[in-house]
Amino acid sequence: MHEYQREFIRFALDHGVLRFGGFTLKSGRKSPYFFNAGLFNSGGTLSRLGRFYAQALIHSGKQDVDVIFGPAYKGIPLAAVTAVALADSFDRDLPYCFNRKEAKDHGEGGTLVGAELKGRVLIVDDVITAGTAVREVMQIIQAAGATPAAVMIALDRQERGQGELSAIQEVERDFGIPVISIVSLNQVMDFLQEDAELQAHLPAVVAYRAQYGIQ
Ligand code: OMP
Repeated sequence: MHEYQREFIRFALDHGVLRFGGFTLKSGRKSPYFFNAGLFNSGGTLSRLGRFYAQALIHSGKQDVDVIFGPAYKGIPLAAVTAVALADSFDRDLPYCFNRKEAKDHGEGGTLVGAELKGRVLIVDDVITAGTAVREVMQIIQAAGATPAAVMIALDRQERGQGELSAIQEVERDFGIPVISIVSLNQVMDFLQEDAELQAHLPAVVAYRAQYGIQ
């Protein structure tokens, strides 16, 4: 685990973004942990979050993209802060856009806002569990005639998608693009293991992974 990843997990814990307990997921799975990126809810935390996304992207070496896309709703500020951090910290000024969930029939109209959605697209979102949300985003990009180039998320929950592969492996296979995460569940588990106070959460996470995780 890289130092920025350890810092990111600590950051998420400190702001209640990463929590332990009982949660029902979008997929219906009952999870002992949840990552709520919406709790990065101040200027300072968003600024720091953007730097983590930007750092993970640069570290992956997959920054050869033409535009950053934030899927409504939660992806919108995430894509925005990533774009800001790439410009401020890495001297990379990329166009950015997002979608509306409801089409607008006046003013500029349509469902896309911001820069033109064209060329190689970096999708920035929060979490992938079963992969449903990210597949909807692929349809928007393909409908615009653009090309998905990579997906960036904060947490890879490393759960099975429709088959035996992880949801992320399925996305990588089906769309031929990399999925970059700031951290994965494995790293969260390593972090729990190393922390005397947090270790108590580990057994529930291990049991959950045995049920829904990849081999
Ligand atoms: P999938 O569509 O199953 O991949 O679920 C991804 C979406 O679930 C994310 O975009 C979130 O809206 C939500 N989610 C979280 O935000 N954090 C989690 O830890 C788990 C989920 C989830 O419901 O699976």
